[in-house]
Amino acid sequence: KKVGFIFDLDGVIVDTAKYHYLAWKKLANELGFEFTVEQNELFKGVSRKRCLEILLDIGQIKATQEQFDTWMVEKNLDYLAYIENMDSSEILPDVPRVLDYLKDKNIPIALGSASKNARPILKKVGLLSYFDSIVDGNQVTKAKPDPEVFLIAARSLQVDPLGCVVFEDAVAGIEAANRANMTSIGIGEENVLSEAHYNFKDFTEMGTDFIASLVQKNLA
Ligand code: G16
Ligand code: MG
Repeated sequence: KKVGFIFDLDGVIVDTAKYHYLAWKKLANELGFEFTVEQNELFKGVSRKRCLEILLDIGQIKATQEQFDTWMVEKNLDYLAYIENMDSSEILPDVPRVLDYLKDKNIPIALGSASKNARPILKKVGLLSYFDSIVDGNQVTKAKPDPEVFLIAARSLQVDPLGCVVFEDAVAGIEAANRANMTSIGIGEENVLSEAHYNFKDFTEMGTDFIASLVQKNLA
């Protein structure tokens, strides 16, 4: 197989970035400081552990190992409460159209996410069956911008990295895709994701002809 598509989860398939933000903001506020939407940009695609390190830097808080572990658990419990009632209505616009197109053409699809909660989220929104392979925070040791997550995803699809197309909403994720020698597609603000090979505000802006051209190009 020469071509494969890899989807990030948070911010590409579903808008869980807002729930991550709310959970981190709650922790910051409890620790006595503010955490802004702008600062949250740095958290996208970044592992939970790394996020907490950055958060504590922002708040200039020195934590013991025990406190650190407690706050990791607390943040995740709050996040899990937010995502508990997620359903298919939270799938971002036109994601199913793109997935259906690829499935119809028998093109392998993988998830490449930093999240340890990826599988239950896909299940809740009813998209699990589209994915030939799921690579998430449970398999990956080096967080984005390291290319590891996407390289593992390519291998699991048995597709050469050069033939892989990655959809990403995070700066760290675009860098990871580029370092993996894949075609990177930024989903979101073009000025934020300026390193991406192609940019779209969301999937509604992405025509089927464009996806077909990516398939053709990567088969060549
Ligand atoms: C996501 C989010 C990050 C989050 C990370 C870990 O990555 O973008 O903000 O910190 O997963 O998530 P969890 O705490 O659920 O393990 P991605 O790669 O899906 O965008
Ligand atoms: Mg993301």
